[in-house]
Amino acid sequence: MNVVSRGFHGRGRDGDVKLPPGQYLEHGFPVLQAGPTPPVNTATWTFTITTETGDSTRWDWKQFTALPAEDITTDIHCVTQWSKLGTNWRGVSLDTLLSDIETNAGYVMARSYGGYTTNVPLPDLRDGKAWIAYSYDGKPLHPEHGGPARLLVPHLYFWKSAKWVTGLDLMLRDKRGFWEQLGYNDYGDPWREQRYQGD
Ligand SMILES: Nc1nc2c(c(=O)[nH]1)N[C@H]1C(S)=C(S)[C@@H](COP(=O)(O)O)O[C@H]1N2
Ligand SMILES: [Mo]
Repeated sequence: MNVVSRGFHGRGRDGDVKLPPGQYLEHGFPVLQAGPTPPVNTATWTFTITTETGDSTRWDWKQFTALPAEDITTDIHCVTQWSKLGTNWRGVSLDTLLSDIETNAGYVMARSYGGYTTNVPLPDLRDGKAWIAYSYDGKPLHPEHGGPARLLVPHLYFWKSAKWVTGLDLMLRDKRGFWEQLGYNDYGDPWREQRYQGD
């Protein structure tokens, strides 16, 4: 399945680029992260979804990469004001990963190798809006960009797309992740310019 959002929200009628407010067009692929790139080995990698009742579902690399995957072409928007259009990814839809999981949770804390966390409402991970991506431009996702696998939630500012993701904790009540505790927005919609708490 191909999910194509470039040209849908990203461009104006006459073909000019329409970016979210306050963003500029970036043609490179900047690396942004709060600390060093953690060593993550696919031999020991696991991805775990834990519900609010403590039930957990875990995949190792072999199981994870055997799941149905999708190609995604999408624009991405970093809160430091760069946007990159038409990026190409391959990954497993959160719809696939969540399909057999029973939950009443409304929120998710994504957890990464290295300790990074970020909070996202659960509905924002459903209905074809989010993936665990493991490939970029047809190649395995580079460690600097979150490889072996990262969360990809392109309709929110890119800090929500946790690199080196290892788990999602489903929560009944919202909690703040790493950047959110430091003043960044709990939701982070680039089109509404929700950069900081209170925006
Ligand atoms: N684990 C982890 N994920 C992270 C970050 C981080 O510091 N650690 N930074 C976030 C921020 S602020 C951005 S803009 C993107 C940058 O992704 P990139 O380095 O692939 O461009 O990753 C997000 N995911
Ligand atoms: Mo960012």
